[in-house]
Amino acid sequence: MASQDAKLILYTNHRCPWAHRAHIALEELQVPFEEVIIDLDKPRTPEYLKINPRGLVPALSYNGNIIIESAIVSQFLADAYPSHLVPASNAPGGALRRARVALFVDAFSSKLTSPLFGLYTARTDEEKESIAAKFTEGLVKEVEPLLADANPFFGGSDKLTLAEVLTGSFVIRLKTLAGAGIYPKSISLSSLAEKAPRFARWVDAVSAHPSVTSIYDEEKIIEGAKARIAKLQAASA
Ligand SMILES: N[C@@H](CCC(=O)N[C@@H](CS)C(=O)NCC(=O)O)C(=O)O
Repeated sequence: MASQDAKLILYTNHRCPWAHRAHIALEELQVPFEEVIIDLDKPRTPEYLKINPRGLVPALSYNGNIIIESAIVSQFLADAYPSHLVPASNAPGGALRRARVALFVDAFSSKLTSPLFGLYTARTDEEKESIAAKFTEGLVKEVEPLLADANPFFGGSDKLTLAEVLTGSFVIRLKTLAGAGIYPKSISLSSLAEKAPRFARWVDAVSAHPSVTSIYDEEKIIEGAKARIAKLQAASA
């Protein structure tokens, strides 16, 4: 178990959904940490590249030990500070629960997050609709069934779990960008509620949770998404 006196520094940027994962974990665990904002609009400094040679956020310093990659950072925090987020692997039922969370995160990332990234570079309405259809198929076939017992959070939990730590930043962006009409109509919130009602209820609960909203700035995310789409479209024109 981690000491409450451990010194944590999170290298982050609030617009990054991967870094947002670490914020959700830290907020939920109520672990004090120092925050260093990395300017993603400028080349990384040699100092930061010594911390994370990949040049990405997030990175976590734990008593001077550097941990990179958001899923590894989040899992480390959940393991280092035992809590309701996930049971230890040697707790009764712990290994099975961890396997269930891992499958959910895998399904969410491969069937939902990956297609959504494709929307940023899609040029025609046909292309967008084909991505939206792939998203909806993955949602209905693979993700909706894994939320059968969500109450309101993963696996019947009334508190946030590691499943939401690893997906919540994408869930809240999905709600924002679908609501703002940046995503095609076929993945609008009302359409999702019809095709995948459990998912829609879960999205509402996750997006309203204070640990998920704590660093989230909806306006900036909409602005950023519009700017990124324009930039990617211009680059591929
Ligand atoms: N696989 C990495 C992805 C992190 C990532 O892509 N971070 C982006 C910001 S969202 C980044 O740092 N990009 C560097 C850049 O924009 O130059 C993780 O999960 O931590």
